[in-house]
Amino acid sequence: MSQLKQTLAKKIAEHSVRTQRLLKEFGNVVIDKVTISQAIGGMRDIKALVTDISYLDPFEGIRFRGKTIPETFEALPKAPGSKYPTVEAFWYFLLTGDIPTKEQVDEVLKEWKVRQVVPSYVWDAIRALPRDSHPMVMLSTGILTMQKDSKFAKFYSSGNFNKKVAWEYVYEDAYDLVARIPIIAAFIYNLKYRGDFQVAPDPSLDMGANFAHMIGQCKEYADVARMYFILHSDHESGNVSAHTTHLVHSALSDPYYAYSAGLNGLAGPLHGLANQEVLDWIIKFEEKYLKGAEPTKELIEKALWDTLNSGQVIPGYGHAVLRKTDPRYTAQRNFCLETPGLKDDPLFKVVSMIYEVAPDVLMKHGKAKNPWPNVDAQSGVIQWYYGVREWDFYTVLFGVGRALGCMANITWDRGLGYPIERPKSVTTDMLEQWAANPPQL
Ligand code: HAX
Repeated sequence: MSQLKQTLAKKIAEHSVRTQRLLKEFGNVVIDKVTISQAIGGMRDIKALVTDISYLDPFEGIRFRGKTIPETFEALPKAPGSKYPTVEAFWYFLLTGDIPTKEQVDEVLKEWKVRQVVPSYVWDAIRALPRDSHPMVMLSTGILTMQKDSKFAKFYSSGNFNKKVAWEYVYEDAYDLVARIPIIAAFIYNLKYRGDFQVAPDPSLDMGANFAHMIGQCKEYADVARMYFILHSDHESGNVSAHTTHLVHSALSDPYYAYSAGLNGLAGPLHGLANQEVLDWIIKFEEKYLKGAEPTKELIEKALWDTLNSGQVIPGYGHAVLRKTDPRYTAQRNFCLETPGLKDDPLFKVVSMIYEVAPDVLMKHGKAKNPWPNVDAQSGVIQWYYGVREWDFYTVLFGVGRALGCMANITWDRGLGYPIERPKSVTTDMLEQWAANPPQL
């Protein structure tokens, strides 16, 4: 058994004791109350999910396994010649909460290569789709196609299903899925935008460098990929993609079913698709308002108001939990500022100018609870700079990263034996009765 799996087995066994004790001895302790506006309004802020993989503080932003983004980047072993960690090291960290040693990372790097081999029927399935399908449809289909070989599904139907070891089969699928998804994403990119010019993975490279290699990118892009996939990996459990994955898997649907569903949620414009919407907004702004002229704050302000007055949202701004600038935005902005060429890029200048103008506009507009930028406001400009300019692909990149968090989470869901998710609904009549006569809690 690999060191990663052994460590995970030990940690799951230790952690289960805590979960079981909470359930048995403190199951009736009330941690939250639910209001009518929460019940109607998308369950904001209701504390009813448990994960130890990441935690999102409204003002501080995300912590992965207790570490902020800079602390995470600092603590993990780096890719050769890079100041960024390998995605493989981060995978070990997300799963176990431990900073892996070099030896442990090397083992993951090796195992990853074995697991990243994508069955050829995935290519057939993706090729069979209309070529103008959205790349997220291709990614979701590619993932779903692998369901037929799910080790968890086989174990479930084997007649020997055993809840205590079920997590090991989820772990197997989850690990296969995270290793294969970048290869599938690169295939889709090459199929759609590079005339089906397919590039085989290079077994000497880590995941980020390999992704750069497969989509025909320069060596520097390896760091973009590493940073991007790590930043997008997890945002605690309540966001649409993570929650969908958790929900679907809670019915003991295997990781392929679960993550394909999660990707379909990620493809919504209020969630992961916002990164493509940001680029779309900027390009239309340049065409309609600039027509070759230099951007100004006045023109940006006008375009933002026009967007709001037409009933649309400002993509890349606002958040259901965050109440300050997303540190994932800041990490990417710092990357731009530290990268010669990128910090003077015209598109980066527009993105920075929007950052100066949009929060005030949103505050004056008076609706959004959070006028600050989220991760999606900044991510496209980096891709654009490096030549990944097909912005309908940006959510696929998000989906590759998000797989890490979703797969780590459902491995732990099974390890801790979380049950099928099934919240209770009520009727409008009932809400009206409670409104007239609030129940005593
Ligand atoms: N532009 C215009 N209006 C906005 C807004 C924005 N960026 N953000 C919120 N609002 C509006 C909402 O549409 C809502 O309007 P109504 O009362 O008319 O329905 C009102 O402000 C209150 O919304 P909220 O409570 O502040 O925000 P929600 O929790 O309802 O929604 C969203 C959070 C992220 C969906 C929202 O801020 C939004 O639509 N942002 C733009 C899209 C975007 O960037 N999405 C990506 C978010 C991060 C992410 O998941 N990445 O994947």
